[in-house]
Amino acid sequence: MFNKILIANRGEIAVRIIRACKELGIRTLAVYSEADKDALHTRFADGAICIGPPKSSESYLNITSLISAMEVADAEAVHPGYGFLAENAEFAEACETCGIKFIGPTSATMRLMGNKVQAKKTAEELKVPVLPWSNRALSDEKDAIEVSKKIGFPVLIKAASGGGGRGMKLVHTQASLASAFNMAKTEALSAFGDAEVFIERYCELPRHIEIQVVADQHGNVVHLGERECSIQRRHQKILEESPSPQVDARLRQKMGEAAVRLVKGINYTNVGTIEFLLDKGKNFHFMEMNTRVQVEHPVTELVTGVDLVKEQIRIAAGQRLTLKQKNIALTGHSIECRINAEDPRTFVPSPGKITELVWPGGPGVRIDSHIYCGYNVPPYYDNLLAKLIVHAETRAEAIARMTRALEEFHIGGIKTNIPLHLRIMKDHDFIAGKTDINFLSRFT
Ligand code: MV4
Repeated sequence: MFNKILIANRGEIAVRIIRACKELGIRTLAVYSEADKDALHTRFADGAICIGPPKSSESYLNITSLISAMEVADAEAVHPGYGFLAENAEFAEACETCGIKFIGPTSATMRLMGNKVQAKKTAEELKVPVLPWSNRALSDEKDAIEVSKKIGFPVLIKAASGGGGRGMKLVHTQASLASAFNMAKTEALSAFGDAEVFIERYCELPRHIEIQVVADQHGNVVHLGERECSIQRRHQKILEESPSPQVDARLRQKMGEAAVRLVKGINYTNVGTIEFLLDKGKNFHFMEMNTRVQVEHPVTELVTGVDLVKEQIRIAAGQRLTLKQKNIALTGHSIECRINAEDPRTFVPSPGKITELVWPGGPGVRIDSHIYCGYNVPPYYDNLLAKLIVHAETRAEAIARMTRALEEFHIGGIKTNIPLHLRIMKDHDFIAGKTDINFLSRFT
């Protein structure tokens, strides 16, 4: 096992990773920007190094600073958390070159899944269902028109280096295809430094369902069921749950088997997530793979009893999975609400000083957070304040538990989206489990 891990992140996930390390008896090294010198992760860690000014590009994304911090402090491994450098193949490669263990897959696997054309091609070869698509990157307008005619309108143009919904263009008719294609290419080049785009059949009002996988370095792979993540706004999830009220045991097994096939087929190691769209006919289609621990990982932890961050660390250290697929069961129901510093109606960020803080608690309530009374929420990073996660026997009980926990929760001095979550808990479609990706648009 490792002696010391550097946590290349901030906020709640840095705290979450430090907690796992402490329980495993591993020393921790935090890094922080000048805006984060009073952040909780710097206090919880055994040591902390300032790696630059507030701007992420000069601190949390600064590969050179991070590598030197690890060398100076003698850290053997780095946990990237989510966001920042978590899916940056260059960083993983720099770690490989320097003999530092990156807690995640190899840089080669990250590169493969980071390119959405390669990822889809690989999924298709491994018999993981995908929506009809161009089967390759598109060369020119003519090519785009030919391919779209075969697929049938409406189609989506997506960037090969995109992902997470960034850089997509919906095209309803052949007449608007050429201009959309050129715009998509220009935008992809400026956003991702890569103009490659591909075309896919558009799936109307799908649900976003993702399968959690865990894979060690010895070829053992299991899935831990699904998370329902349809409640999002502009590709930012705000509430997730497990199991999905839309998925029965049979569908879960089919999606789980497809996810495991993909993971085995690419020799993936680490925890990971296979994202699917579930259409109205309950057919699932592979979208992309996330090669990191995700924000919403706690709902899976609560229904399976597996500590995903500890699993990541053990896998990176070369240990064998002790989990067996036949022993994995989803028990009860879990819901996570992302508590953001923002206006609950306009979604405008609301950084500033937290002047009062009352945490919810009691049976079945978990909080993953980095805030405290007197903490100043900096304006430079994401506005996630806390994840409030509940576990109960049934979905109805989980909703009741979440409602009372949200009512107990009080954060003074800044605006939060707690009122929005309370409205969702009372919504008839939510209570009925009828949530597609348009659900939240009714709340603005
Ligand atoms: C789609 C789609 C409809 N049809 N692909 C957005 C995130 C990225 N992983 C894939 N995304 C979508 N791809 C086809 N062929 C609709 C979305 C989409 C979406 C997906 C999941 C969750 C929220 C979403 C919001 C808007 C669009």
